[in-house]
Amino acid sequence: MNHLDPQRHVRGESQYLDDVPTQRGTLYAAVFESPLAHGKLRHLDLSAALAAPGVVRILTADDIPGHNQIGGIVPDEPLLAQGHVHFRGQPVALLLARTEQQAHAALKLIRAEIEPLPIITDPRVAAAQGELIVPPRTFQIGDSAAAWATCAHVFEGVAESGGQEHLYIETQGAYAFPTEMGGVRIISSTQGPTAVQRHTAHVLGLGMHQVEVDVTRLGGGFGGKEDQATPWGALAALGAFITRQPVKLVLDRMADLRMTGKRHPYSSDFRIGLDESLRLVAYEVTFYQNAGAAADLSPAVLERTLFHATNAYFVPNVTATAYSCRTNLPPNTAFRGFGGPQGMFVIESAIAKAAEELGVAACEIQRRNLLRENDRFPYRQPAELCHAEQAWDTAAQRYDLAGRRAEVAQFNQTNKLLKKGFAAMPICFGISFTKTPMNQARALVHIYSDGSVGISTGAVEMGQGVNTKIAQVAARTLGISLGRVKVESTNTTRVANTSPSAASATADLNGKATELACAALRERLLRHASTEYTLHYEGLEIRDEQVLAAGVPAATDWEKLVSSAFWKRVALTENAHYATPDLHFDPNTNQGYPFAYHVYGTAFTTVTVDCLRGTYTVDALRIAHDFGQSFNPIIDRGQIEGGVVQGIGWMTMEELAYNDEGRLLSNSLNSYKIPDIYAAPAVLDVHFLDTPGHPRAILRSKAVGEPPLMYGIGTYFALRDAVRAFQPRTALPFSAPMTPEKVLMSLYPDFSEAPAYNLKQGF
Ligand code: LUZ
Ligand code: MOS
Repeated sequence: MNHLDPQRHVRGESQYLDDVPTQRGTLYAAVFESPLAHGKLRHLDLSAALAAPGVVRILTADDIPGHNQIGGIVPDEPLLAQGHVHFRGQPVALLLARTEQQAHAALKLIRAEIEPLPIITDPRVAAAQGELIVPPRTFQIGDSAAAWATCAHVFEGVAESGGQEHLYIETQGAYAFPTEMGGVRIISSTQGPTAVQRHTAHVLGLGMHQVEVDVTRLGGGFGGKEDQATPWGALAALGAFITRQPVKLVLDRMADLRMTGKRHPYSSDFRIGLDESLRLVAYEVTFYQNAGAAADLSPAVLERTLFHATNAYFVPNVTATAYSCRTNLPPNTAFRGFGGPQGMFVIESAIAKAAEELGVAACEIQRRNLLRENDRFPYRQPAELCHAEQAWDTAAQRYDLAGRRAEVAQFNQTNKLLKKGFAAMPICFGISFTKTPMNQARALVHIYSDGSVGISTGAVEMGQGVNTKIAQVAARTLGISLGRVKVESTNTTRVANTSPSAASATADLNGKATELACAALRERLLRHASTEYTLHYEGLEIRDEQVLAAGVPAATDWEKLVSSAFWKRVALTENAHYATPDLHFDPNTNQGYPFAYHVYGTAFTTVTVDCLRGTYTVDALRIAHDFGQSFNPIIDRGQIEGGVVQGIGWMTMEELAYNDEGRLLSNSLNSYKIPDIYAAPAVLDVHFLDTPGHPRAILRSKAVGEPPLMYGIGTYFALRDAVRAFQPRTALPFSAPMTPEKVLMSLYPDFSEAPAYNLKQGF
């Protein structure tokens, strides 16, 4: 079974936002952004811009008819700046012109008078000044303070992980149309159509029923369009609502890079304690999350960092505290893994530190401490159907762990300027929105009288293949071919109150709703068949005289069944609701059962570092992954490949740079590097573990979107291993990304040690 979309994508037939045919009278919007990261907005001079050719209107906060507020978790984010600006790139005014070129030309004529205020870009500085988005959170189990005395070894340190640009190929944008009776219809490139609908209604002072949002597909999201597609949808809608003309707003790449939030950088302190047999006894960690200037999804991301603070390990005594720190950067947001990778990087750093100090291999500590059945996470949920050890042991056997390690050691003995490094990276990722009420979905299924089927759900297709999976679920449940099934656009008038397509849970939630709806239809058709006719359907024989008498041409038994049901006035539409059972979590005690299940796996990474240049290659990632019972191994493998490469990018080359004024220096693809095919591992083996899946996973096929990104973390530690093979004295901080520059400098702590090249003798 293939992914249904790629053939259309490569032929250029797939319709994205910018491919929607333009309606006559469309105005083009451009956003005037704050040129300062923090200040008092004294005056906005719009006169020159208003006089520029083609300019129709310029809208500011004063033009907003409803509430100037788009904050989700915390109401702290105006749609357009009012009184103050809090980050560079913050939307201040919306300029509407007859052409896109005119809009962008006129934008340069707007003058903002801003009284500068102090700028904070460092999360620890923000925390020291009490600049917190929400009160700190602590997850605790056992008694770590008392446990230190019982530890044979205790190590502590600092770990830093950088942000990450989503770099969806399709930039943010929306196209809004005024509708009858004062409403708006928005075509939006969003993972969260309901979020766009709800916030736009709030901004315009309308009911949600007056705002329709439609999404055909996205050219990538990765979390960047979970919350942050909303401002562009709401701004385009504001323009359309006020002018009563269609308004199109699409960010160009550099504006998107400047104005939108990214993965949260974290700065963390850790302390880890082990007993004589290398069992983890205690772990204390404090996370400082760089949230940017507004809450956005930061509190939820912070929480998931705490959920995944112990990765795939059992630790009996844990105290994990997290601060969400307000800085004058664009609000950081969801990004594949949603804070989980940041948490995992720190405990992997702690284990690496312990291993280096004790002179043992990190994988000895890792293997000894993997979760076992019914071990409790610090939030008290037990690890059920736990495959952490199975994943590791299968990988170890299949990929010859001992042999790989020996190979690396052997290579390093015989090579001076090339060094290999090795790291294992087990993962454990919880599947569900951590906010329990979000774990619900609906599906609307029509069987048309010719036997074809149309399905609407809340799932947004962003390249991950969810539409293919939903079509498969429907075809299987109804017992028909895929060719009869169409998955419709995601539209708030067909399926309401949707959760965003996020948290790896979209196929589970919307797939389960689709399964329920199709099962109800199947039940109804079977009942109809057994009472009215004998059919060749599910082993029954058809008597189709009455169908033929109804004058409906029917080629197959399915078509006969459907048309006969229609003529007998059987309902051929079903709407189903699914809510993940058994979930609960108390955010006051930080205890409960927040996840439907966990996904496990282990990756072995080998790298080679050129110790003259600091450059490196990722030789191989060999993975044993728990897919459950995959019903689309091609899509699932694709998610692993993409996730792994994205994780490698985060850990190695993607380096965001803001200066002290809060200006993004890595503001184009010249200065911000993302992995290409050369950065991908030369060998990428993916072994499908033989596990039963989970009944709360769709058709027992486990969620696959986010977990593989975290395999990329192994690349950081493999590089560290190679650097230490060359330079045991290196004072290498736990600081990602491990760029070639950082590798080079850590190879030569004292630059004069760089080897001189002798033409005759070599090195
Ligand atoms: N989004 C969200 C997410 O709102 N809640 C979550 O728990 C989550 N987890 C992963 C990715 N997006
Ligand atoms: Mo997400 S990080 O939008 O699942």
